[in-house]
Amino acid sequence: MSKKLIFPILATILFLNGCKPEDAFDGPDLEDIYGPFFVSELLTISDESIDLASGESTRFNAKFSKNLNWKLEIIGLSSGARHVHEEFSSIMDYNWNGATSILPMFRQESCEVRLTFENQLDTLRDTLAVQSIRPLQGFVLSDFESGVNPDWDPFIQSGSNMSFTVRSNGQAAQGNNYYDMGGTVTWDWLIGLLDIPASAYNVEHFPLSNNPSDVYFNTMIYKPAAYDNGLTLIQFREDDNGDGNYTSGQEDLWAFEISGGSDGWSTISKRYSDIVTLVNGSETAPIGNGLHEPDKIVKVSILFLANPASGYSQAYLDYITFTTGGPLQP
Ligand SMILES: [Ca+2]
Ligand SMILES: [Ca+2]
Ligand SMILES: [Ca+2]
Repeated sequence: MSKKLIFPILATILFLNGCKPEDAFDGPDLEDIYGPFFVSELLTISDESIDLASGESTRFNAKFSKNLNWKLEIIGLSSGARHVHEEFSSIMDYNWNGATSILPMFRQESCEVRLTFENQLDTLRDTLAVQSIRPLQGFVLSDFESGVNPDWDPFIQSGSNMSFTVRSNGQAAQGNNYYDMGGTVTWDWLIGLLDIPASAYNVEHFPLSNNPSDVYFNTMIYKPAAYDNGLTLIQFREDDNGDGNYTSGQEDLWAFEISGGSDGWSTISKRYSDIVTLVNGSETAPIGNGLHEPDKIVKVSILFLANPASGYSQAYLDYITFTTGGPLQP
């Protein structure tokens, strides 16, 4: 139906309802919503071979005959990484910097590009190549790409089926490698832990902002579908008095727990000012000066725990990093 026909009818209806007829012209162009759909300018991709490591991004452009809901998906063909962008518009002008909506992150791989439209059968397809992975963000404790830092201090119980090790079997959240924590320990909640001292990076304190609202601790963690009993405890020890050491029972020990959640990889980000003191999983009064001082952290510890009666448990870690100004953007 043409605009010429629609507007007199609408004006009459609005008049009968007591509305001002000019209200009919405030909304979107009716032809824009109810007109026929067609792609008036085909999908173009400004750079079909992107080097994310050097900060490249790529721009997607297309035009449609009317405003509608459309969905752009970029899917890593070997990793399964997905980036999803949805919008209501008639003009696509979208820049992608390699960010991931659904882990794992994009690897060096070919990607399918898929553009779909709500209530329309049309699907536009293209491909692009990711030549290198995104630059690392923040102060990275590890992405496990070069193994475990030799100056970390792991402790692993002598239980059964213990697997505190780096793996490279196509299941990493980032890059090629991740850390697999698993095992059965029948006499203790603790299955194993990683102590990560600042000295492993040749510094006395982690080089972080002194503003705890600005600092985020991030890690990617994987929960296997088969095991729901794992509990990951992350601890931060502060050298409140600046003597270079953490004194147990006198200085701040902040912590948070990760348990449950959905199966597969997820990114956990915690603002440092929101982290509390825990004793047996319950929040308690701070031990030290009670100030969150990220610039005084001397050690980060990652403990993997499970109820000893609950049998085997497992979780994976990847991309452990402190970011400033906001959480990690995978
Ligand atoms: Ca990795
Ligand atoms: Ca101290
Ligand atoms: Ca403190």
